[in-house]
Amino acid sequence: MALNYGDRIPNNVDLGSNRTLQRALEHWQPEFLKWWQGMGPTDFQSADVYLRTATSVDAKGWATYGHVRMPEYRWGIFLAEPSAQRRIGFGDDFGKDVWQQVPGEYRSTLRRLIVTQGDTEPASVEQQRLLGHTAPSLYDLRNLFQVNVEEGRHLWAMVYLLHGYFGRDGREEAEALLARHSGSVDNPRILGTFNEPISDWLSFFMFTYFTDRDGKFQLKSLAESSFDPLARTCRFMLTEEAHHMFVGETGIGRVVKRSIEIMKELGSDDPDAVRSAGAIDLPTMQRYLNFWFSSSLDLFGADSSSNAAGYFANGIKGRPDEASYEDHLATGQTYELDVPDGKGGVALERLPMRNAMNEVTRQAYVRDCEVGLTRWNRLIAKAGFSVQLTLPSTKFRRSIGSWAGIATDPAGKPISQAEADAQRGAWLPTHADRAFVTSLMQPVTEPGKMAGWIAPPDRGVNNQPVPYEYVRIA
Ligand code: BYC
Repeated sequence: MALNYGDRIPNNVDLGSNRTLQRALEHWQPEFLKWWQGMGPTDFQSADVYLRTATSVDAKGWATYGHVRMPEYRWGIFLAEPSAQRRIGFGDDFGKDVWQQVPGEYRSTLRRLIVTQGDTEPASVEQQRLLGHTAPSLYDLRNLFQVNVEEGRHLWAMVYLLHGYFGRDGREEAEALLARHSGSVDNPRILGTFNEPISDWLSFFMFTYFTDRDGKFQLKSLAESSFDPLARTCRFMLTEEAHHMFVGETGIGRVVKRSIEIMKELGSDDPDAVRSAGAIDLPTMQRYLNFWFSSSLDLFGADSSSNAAGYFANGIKGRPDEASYEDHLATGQTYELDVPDGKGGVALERLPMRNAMNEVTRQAYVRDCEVGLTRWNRLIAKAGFSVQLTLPSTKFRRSIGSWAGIATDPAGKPISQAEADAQRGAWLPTHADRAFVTSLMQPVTEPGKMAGWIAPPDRGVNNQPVPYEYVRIA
């Protein structure tokens, strides 16, 4: 069936007159819908969900709200408006014209980065596919589905680039994005975190706080790319990404708030007592936080990376907010890195700044993560309790980079593997923690009602009241 472009697929890439792109999408779009039905949210496909849809990139159109059935959500293709004056902002070709086409010599590198980015989007939808059955409220259920459809749109954004700029290889990669699956033994998703199950809402909020924030920093780095269509695509994705992190930050904040209420009622922060009262104790939250933060740190790649140096030198991937740096060449500068000394201690290694770009971005990410913790800790302190949530060291529980496989405590002090094994249950979620959190995951579907383990949000979506019927379950 012929597609009514523009109406069915809102876009600002002139899809209506681009036959090549139309042909590629005609083949891919039904495959995407099949994937959505098979691997997207289970059930709820006929529910009416109060969703935000981007119908254009201007202030009026990027956030249009209304009840929509998810399979009828209009996944569109949007790039931020072009800037005629845009020049390469970093690396060896600093100041030259940006590229409107992919330079032959960087074709496979750019394709690999776009595929890696694209792979995370459907992966996250797969990871979250069962959560609809245990949503703590209709408000949260709607936010989950909003995040899911937008991750679907971000997949479309990368597929547009593959179809539009990479010919046959790009079309094959676009198909492969629907064939790999989160957690699959034979054909898993590319990056580690995206193969971790997200089977409860505490994990969902941790994921949207910590892992979507990696998305923010990676998209910011790609938004600096000299390949202008990629830069503009990522810029527009960032507007949607902000909501995903909001879901994480307010989600964790509401769980903390509810736990503090219970702690105040009990006059105690005893974890068992908090659990008996039906809330999640702060030490359990800390263990979940340790897990998702450390896993997300790996997504920045190795701390010393010749790949990263190459991306920077060639103008392919920059630093987030590159304009805020004074020197965009980063030659002749060094970066000091803590590395294991091979004897159970820490040594200092000095490496060329360009090789440290993954670490520079990771450190900016860590500072951004601190913001939420400061806010949650303020709530806890105000209620008169001395417990604080903390970010573990970037050396803790790493699988990528110099600290991969090196046992440390959460403060980053190297320890023996035996000690790490003995402390595992104090630092990371145990089976018992997961079983307890899972036991709380009972669905609440009456408008305005919340599960007992989470406080209501301060406000509803798009000026609607909190008790609004955000999802009409068929
Ligand atoms: N797991 O030199 P290195 C998001 C691989 S999240 C497995 O350090 P590089 C979202 C690496 O691929 C943002 N493998 O690599 C969030 C390389 O493999 P090859 C996603 C890993 O290239 C929530 C090898 O190790 N976007 O949007 O400097 C919901 C050497 O490593 C991992 C991007 O990631 C890992 N954690 O940096 C929905 C942006 N880390 O090529 C969405 C695109 C590294 O030797 N990707 N490896 O076989 C990139 O920029 C880079 O690929 C990376 C790695 C930053 C990931």
